[in-house]
Amino acid sequence: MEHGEFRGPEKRRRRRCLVLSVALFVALILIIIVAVVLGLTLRQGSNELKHIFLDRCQKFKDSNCEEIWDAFQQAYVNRDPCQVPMEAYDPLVSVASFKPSCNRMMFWSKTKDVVHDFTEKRDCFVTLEDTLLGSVLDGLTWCGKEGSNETLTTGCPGWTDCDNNPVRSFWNRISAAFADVACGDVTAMLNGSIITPFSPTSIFATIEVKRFTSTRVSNLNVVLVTQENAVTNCTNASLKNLQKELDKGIKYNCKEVSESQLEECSSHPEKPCGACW
Ligand code: N1C
Repeated sequence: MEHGEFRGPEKRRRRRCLVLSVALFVALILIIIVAVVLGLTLRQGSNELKHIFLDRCQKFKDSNCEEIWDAFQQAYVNRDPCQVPMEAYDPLVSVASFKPSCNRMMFWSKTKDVVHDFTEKRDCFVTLEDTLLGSVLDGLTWCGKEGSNETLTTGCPGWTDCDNNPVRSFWNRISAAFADVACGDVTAMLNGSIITPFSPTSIFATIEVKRFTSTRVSNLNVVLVTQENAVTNCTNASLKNLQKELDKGIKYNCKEVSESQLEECSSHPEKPCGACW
């Protein structure tokens, strides 16, 4: 009887102990699973970026995409993501240099969608996004962190968080390289629906226009894209600043072209290039 009284609570204690151990074990397994899944998804971020990069790169024949990827990565890995200056991409620009397409180069500011709608339908102009370096990272975000060789695609500083962020410095550097090879007649599509189509903080104003040199570039043709209620025309004050900024010897010309005129022209690809304005 005494024995029985002792065995009851002991049994219960042992059972409670067993349940607790099983619960702890299950919790541990769950934590491991969550950690592995999280690790894989985070790693997926960099793999995903590399995958898109190489996939887009391989569309350009005879390109050493792995070498270009390595040069790209070394610009920002193991660095504070707010301390990546545009010069960090110099080695990248050296391994994937730009070939000039004289008279066909198209620059733009605040007109990204209109420009690409147009250039996709008409094989007349070459934008930066049509080149290898411009296309492989268009629309993507990336950064690194100190003490790691990883590429992150989340938690990276935004465009305005700090000046020397990997994405902004990339566009600055490759826009500079693209403008450096500009030659002949150069076209720029600017936005006629805003008050300052030549925005002093844009890449077009701060980098590209400053790099056009009269030894290579003969004309800058501005296409000011307007909508029904145009707020701006070619007499706009910011466009006066653009003319002042231009290297002496480069001729300047501006035309107001409505968006519907551009659309109409894209639907007639048989018309000669340049006949749209
Ligand atoms: O600052 P922006 O325009 O004047 O830059 C546009 C100018 C173009 O002429 C291009 O050659 O600079 C080049 N360029 C790109 O090609 C490009 N593709 C994608 C600059 N920026 C580019 N992006 C993204 O668009 C970039 O991440 C940044 O956020 C915008 C800049 O666009 P904007 O202010 O309209």
